[in-house]
Amino acid sequence: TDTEKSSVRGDQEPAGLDTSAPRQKVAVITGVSGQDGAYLAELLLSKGYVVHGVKRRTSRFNTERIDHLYQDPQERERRFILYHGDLTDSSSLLRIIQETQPDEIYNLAAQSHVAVSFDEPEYTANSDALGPLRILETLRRLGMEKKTRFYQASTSEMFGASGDSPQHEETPFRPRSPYAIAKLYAYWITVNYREAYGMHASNGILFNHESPLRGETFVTRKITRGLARVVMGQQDCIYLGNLDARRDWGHARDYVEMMWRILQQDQPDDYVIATGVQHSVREFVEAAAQELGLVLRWEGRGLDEHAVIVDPGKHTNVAKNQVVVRVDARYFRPTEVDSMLGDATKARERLGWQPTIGFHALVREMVQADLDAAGKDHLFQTHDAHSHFYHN
Ligand code: NDP
Ligand code: GDR
Repeated sequence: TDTEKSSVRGDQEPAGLDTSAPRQKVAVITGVSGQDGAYLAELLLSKGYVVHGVKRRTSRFNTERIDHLYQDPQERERRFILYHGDLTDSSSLLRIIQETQPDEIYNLAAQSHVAVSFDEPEYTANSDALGPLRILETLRRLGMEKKTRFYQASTSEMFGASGDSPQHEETPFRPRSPYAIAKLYAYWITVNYREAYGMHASNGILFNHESPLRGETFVTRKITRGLARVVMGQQDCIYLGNLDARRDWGHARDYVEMMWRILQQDQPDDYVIATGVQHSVREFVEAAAQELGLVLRWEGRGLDEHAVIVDPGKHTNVAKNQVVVRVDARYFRPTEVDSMLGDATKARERLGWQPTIGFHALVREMVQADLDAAGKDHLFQTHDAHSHFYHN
């Protein structure tokens, strides 16, 4: 029933922790319902942590990525507990931090879509720039600045159009979107609280990382999900923006491990996390098509560029000469970041960073998951009437 579901989805406040157990590390994760939040929660639980996740109230369930971690509120020794909170609401942050007294806070919550930040610049600044400030200030006001370690989810987008490549910790920032500019404030306020108040506050400057849990409107997931649906006969074509953009794509599972390692260091510091390998959006399309056994060819130029099926392989829902990718100017950004490539030497030397999942394994895992999902959609005859309305 709906009532059962709402409890299952963690809409209830904690019943209290069992204090007789030996002391476990306690972490708060904001943005726990997001891609990274889900992987990080799993990782910390596997390490024996008590994990307090902050999720915002939404009119529909938003805990799909973490439902498998759910524990019944009646269980005595719950180690995964959800709270309602919002980065734009200091009172909720104060309540949660005061109540949970965390050893570590991972601030992953954000309006994380670059294109959307042009549509909602003020909200993006409120959540992405002022949100971390609110957490840091709450820690200080509660006298927890020496107790609690703080991780800020910083981003390669801060380098933007810096022009230098590959980008590392000393590369100048030249942000190109309201998102990147808000994140730049968050980066510097984290550095400032570290220097001003001696806090263990660190930035992970993470390059793009993806997974089957990636939001459906980021380009990688849009491609794997869209092409999986094309081969299942659920849609004919996908529409993309700038095919020339180049990104350094890794797997989220590898990246969340680095968040944890950053907070285990004796000294707080800032680290670039990246694979050091770059591909274009066009190449991502080709890799996903290849995983699906489709052979395609690019034709046309600029806004007219499109991918045509040369050989549909075993797929009966795809026809020879079918156009499966088109360009739609709606997905161009007012200012674009053309090329991202990270140099993670510092993380390799100090954190033992070594990505374990390469580009093709990442694409394969995402394609497989989306094929499974499209198969299920097919079974239940659900139609994604909105797929063409998806912005970004
Ligand atoms: P997602 O968009 O998947 O997750 C963002 C999370 O933040 C979601 O749980 C979302 O809730 C929550 N959230 C959004 N706004 C608020 C708010 N005002 N208050 C509370 N929670 C909020 O992002 P990712 O998991 O991919 O990324 C995690 C973090 O890392 C983000 O800060 C992102 O900007 C940053 N980052 C991501 C990179 C990547 O490649 N993935 C690279 C570098 C940095 P809901 O589920 O309800 O939407
Ligand atoms: P990005 O990721 O902006 O790098 O931010 P996204 O997947 O949205 O875009 C990557 C590149 O692909 C181009 N692109 C498209 N992008 C989307 N979303 N949709 C399209 O149809 C499309 N067509 C082409 C984009 O223009 C861009 O160049 C991600 C987010 O996770 C941020 O939160 C994070 O900080 C950075 O990665 C590092």
